[in-house]
Amino acid sequence: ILHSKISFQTGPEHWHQNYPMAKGDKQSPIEINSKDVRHDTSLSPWHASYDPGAAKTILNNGRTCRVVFDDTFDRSVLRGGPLTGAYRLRQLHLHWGSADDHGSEHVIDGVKYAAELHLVHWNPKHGNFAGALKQPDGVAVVGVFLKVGKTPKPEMKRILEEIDNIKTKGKEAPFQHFDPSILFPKSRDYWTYHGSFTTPPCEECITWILLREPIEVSPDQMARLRSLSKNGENEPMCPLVDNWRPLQPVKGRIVRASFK
Ligand code: BO1
Ligand code: ZN
Repeated sequence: ILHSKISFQTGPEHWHQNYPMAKGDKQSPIEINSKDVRHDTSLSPWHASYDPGAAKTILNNGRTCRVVFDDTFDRSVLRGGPLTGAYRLRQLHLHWGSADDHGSEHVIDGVKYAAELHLVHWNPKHGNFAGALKQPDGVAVVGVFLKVGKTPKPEMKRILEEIDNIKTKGKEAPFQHFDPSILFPKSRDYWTYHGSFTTPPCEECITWILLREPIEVSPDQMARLRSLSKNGENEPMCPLVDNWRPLQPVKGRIVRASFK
């Protein structure tokens, strides 16, 4: 019994056995410590120019809830900030916890947020997403922290309303006419550093752009996120919660801030 348990362990601490990059020098997420951050006056503002018509579907893949966008041409793009050129929006997804005091992947001065939204973009100069993953400047992810509060963002409604239609693993529903820039907080202030995907194979190809100001969601909205399941439709119930990777070593990387 013990043996079968060990041989099926697949948690984040075991990823490196199949994906050696998971022990690389530029892994994500990391903790951001204000005292170690370098304010960089040369960092320009970032701009998202998203086409609502690029939104396609929403799905539960058993690990997260993801919205997929058409990325066959420069339709929805992210520019500026630490980036050179335009990066195409491919998908957004979330990481969350089983309770409000944890769930985000990045941690800010010891603070874990209830959830973290990731908007994943790739650099079209590398041809396709698969090609971009192999390049240090291949991918840019904007991270938005979610906290439970009294002034919830009504904009999160669209995604959370759809959750009842994708309860179990493998479920997918149409998700059209959606501009994800409505989810951004007021402030454009950000931290940036070079890191990796937070799921295997953990390629080190990501310019992370983490927004300083969190957005607020209601307790009811968080409950909806936690009502998703890891299991397929006719399988035993397994709640989809705590889909965040633990903190990784910073290994001398410098986090830059666009603000003081
Ligand atoms: S994240 O933003 O670092 N949490 C992240 C994690 C995984 C993906 C995107 C963003 N996507 C996955 C795709 C796979 C692909 C893999 C590459 O990235 O779903 O199809 O092979 O590591
Ligand atoms: Zn993510």
